Amino acid sequence: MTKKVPTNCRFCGYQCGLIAHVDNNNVTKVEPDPTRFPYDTRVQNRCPRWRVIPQVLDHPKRINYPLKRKGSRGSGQWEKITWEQALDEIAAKLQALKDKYGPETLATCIGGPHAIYWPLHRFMNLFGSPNNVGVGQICWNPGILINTLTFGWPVVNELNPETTNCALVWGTNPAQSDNSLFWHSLLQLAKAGKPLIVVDPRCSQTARQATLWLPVRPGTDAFLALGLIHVIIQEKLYDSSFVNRWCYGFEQLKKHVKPYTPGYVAGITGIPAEDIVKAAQLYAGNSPATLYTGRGIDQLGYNTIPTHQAFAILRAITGNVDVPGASYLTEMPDFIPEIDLEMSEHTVASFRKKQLGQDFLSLQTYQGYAKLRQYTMKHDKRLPMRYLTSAHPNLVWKAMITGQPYPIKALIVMATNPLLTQADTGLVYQALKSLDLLVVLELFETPTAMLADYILPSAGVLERPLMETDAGTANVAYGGKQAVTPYYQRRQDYFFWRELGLRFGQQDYWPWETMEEALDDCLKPTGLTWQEFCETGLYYRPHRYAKYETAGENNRPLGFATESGKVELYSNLLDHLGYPPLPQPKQPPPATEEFPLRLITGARIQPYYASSYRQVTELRALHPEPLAEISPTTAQKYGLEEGSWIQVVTKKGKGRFKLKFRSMRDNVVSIEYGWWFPEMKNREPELGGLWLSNANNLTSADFAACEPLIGTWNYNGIPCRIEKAVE
Ligand SMILES: Nc1nc2c(c(=O)[nH]1)N[C@H]1C(S)=C(S)[C@@H](COP(=O)(O)OP(=O)(O)OC[C@H]3O[C@@H](n4cnc5c(=O)[nH]c(N)nc54)[C@H](O)[C@@H]3O)O[C@H]1N2
Ligand SMILES: Nc1nc2c(c(=O)[nH]1)N[C@H]1C(S)=C(S)[C@@H](COP(=O)(O)OP(=O)(O)OC[C@H]3O[C@@H](n4cnc5c(=O)[nH]c(N)nc54)[C@H](O)[C@@H]3O)O[C@H]1N2
Ligand code: SF4
Ligand SMILES: [Mo]
Repeated sequence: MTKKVPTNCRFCGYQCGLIAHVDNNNVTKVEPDPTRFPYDTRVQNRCPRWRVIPQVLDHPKRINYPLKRKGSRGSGQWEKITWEQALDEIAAKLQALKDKYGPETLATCIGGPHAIYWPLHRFMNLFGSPNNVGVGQICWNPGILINTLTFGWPVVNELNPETTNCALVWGTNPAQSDNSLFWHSLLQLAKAGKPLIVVDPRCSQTARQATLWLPVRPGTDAFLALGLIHVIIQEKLYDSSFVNRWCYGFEQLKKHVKPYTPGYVAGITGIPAEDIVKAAQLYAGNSPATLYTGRGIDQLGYNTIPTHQAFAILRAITGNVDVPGASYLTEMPDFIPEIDLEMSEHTVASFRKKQLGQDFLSLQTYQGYAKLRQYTMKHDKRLPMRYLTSAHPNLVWKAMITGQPYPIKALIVMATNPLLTQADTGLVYQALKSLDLLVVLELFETPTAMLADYILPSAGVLERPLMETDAGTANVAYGGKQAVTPYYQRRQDYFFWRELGLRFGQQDYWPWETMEEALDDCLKPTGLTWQEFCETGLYYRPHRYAKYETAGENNRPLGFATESGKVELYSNLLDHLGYPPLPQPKQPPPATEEFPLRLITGARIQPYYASSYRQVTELRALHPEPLAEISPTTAQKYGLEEGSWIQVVTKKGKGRFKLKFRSMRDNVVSIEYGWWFPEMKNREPELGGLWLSNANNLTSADFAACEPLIGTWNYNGIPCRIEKAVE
């Protein structure tokens, strides 16, 4: 008999509510669930992915059993083994490596928000290694950290077509990047005739809706933002009462932005001076105004930080902080916060001094986090440590290859495909080939998994419980239960970490046999059980605004969670760390004869998520080939025709892409990322077509060139050239 089970999609962070039709533990059909968060027809109607869930659940290329490598690494020969054997062997190998080299010889690698990550961090903290690698340096951390420096705690920028009077959308394209609700609200805002300003070198779908599109020269955004601040101060468009009462360092700021006149900024950014003035007037003159930013900014290397500093200042001086329709400061969760689940503060962290790069990076390190606690996060606030202290990938890959400053010999990869999504594929490849032990927890045999010693079959969509908590930055949780017991021998990632933990004497710290038991405990402070939570799939409290005005100690206003209690336009902590306390961008290097163009990698596209879903026939048919975009004028200059194959070359490497014209800044090239070809051979040398059209063959995260606070590298604004591809 068919049961209808309420559950959730997890093909992106929304986790839309679904009803699964389940027959004898088989999902035969899924449909949107109109009763549970975050059901919204506007989201699911646009989304091509949830419809293919039954196909993905039993896709012929899914990993269904633990696999152990036979033959040489990358030879594509596997032996099916039991979980018991896999776990025992992995634990024994890890123990031997730990005895020989110390616990820091184990690294882990994670990616975007695909799974619940705290069990991995709990294991690593108890095992004693600081070497978890992720993508935080170029996704999220810059914004989280700079807003925390400025306001004491992260800010969420909101758009409500009723209350928001202007949107400044900067380096993000919600039309493609799964942000359907936000996109829909933007369309409503534009339709209502309210100003929408979009800053993007490409005339994206979002830019097409704009009142004013600013096709900035890649990587010069901080100059543009400083130009806006200059105009806002010069023309006295700022919110003087908020500035006087709540901002620290306005006089220094005023002096600092003097040189950033529209004329000067126009010369660097390529945006006409009159448009700079117009953007400043629109943004400052239409409060509440939201300033919404994305990966276009987080991936600019050195200039990412001053750009975020300038954004925080823009929000503050226009009074758009903790105001409905503009932004709100998030609050600590009522449930057990991630920082306690991951156990970062409970362990004897002798391993912290083993952190690679701590002498050079001043914020994204353990001592950086300690400073952040000292200067910000007042009022009992605590951000998770896991991604704010994660290791710098470039140093970890190099330690694998060279054994310096100490050998990293083992890597466990969970829910990421670093050969496609980490910078410098050649380096990552060499690193993976140097390991004694590579374990990959996966749904599919990705190029990364092809190089593993063990591939472990993970439970995926509809096979595991979900509880998303905005990475521990907010008082919100959403998710739901699994629809089916995992097919075949697949297991939840939680099972792996707990079983491995038990084999290392961690039993006292894994009291919950299942993730559901753990989530039940986690929710206890809210008074909800896991079962009750699953009925609505949501725990949240309505947003409160102007919280800094509420009564704190001695009935005085609470203020901001910074040391000064104010919004720090001039950052005392950055000053203390020896970093410019006000935004000080650098001009990108000039074009050269060898590399006359600028490359953007990774602008999001439907129906894919990073390197995922290329093997799903229905989705592949929607977008079969990797594309590169340039303006028709740039194409003409190089005698290139739309639809032809071109080769894009950087100092680091090259890749083949099919040419598509787009209205965009001249002399800029944009290539898609995540491209491999699951239909090709799953072994060396092809590795699923890894070397053909993979954007990260062209990128680098060389530590010496990364910015010095967080370690951000460039995925955008990279010097490049294009040529006709030889057939
Ligand atoms: N050049 C360039 N590189 C980039 C970016 C860019 O813009 N340009 N963007 C960066 C950003 S912001 C991000 S977040 C990353 C994203 O990069 P990744 O996080 O590596 O994303 P995917 O390539 O989708 O890989 C996710 C893998 O996890 C598997 N998976 C899904 N769910 C589960 C699960 O529950 N358990 C397990 N064990 N596996 C699961 C999927 O099968 C898939 O192979 O890429 C980064 N890399
Ligand atoms: N379909 C789909 N959705 C996704 C993902 C996916 O892989 N596929 N990935 C998810 C992940 S991990 C993330 S982090 C989010 C990212 O979501 P977004 O931040 O919306 O990312 P993009 O859509 O790549 O938009 C970035 C925009 O920045 C522009 N840009 C590039 N360089 C510059 C620059 O120098 N200055 C400015 N101002 N703009 C620049 C690009 O042209 C692009 O339009 O999306 C998530 N959603
Ligand atoms: S992939 Fe689509 S259906 Fe699934 S959670 Fe994301 S928006 Fe919702
Ligand atoms: Mo991301």
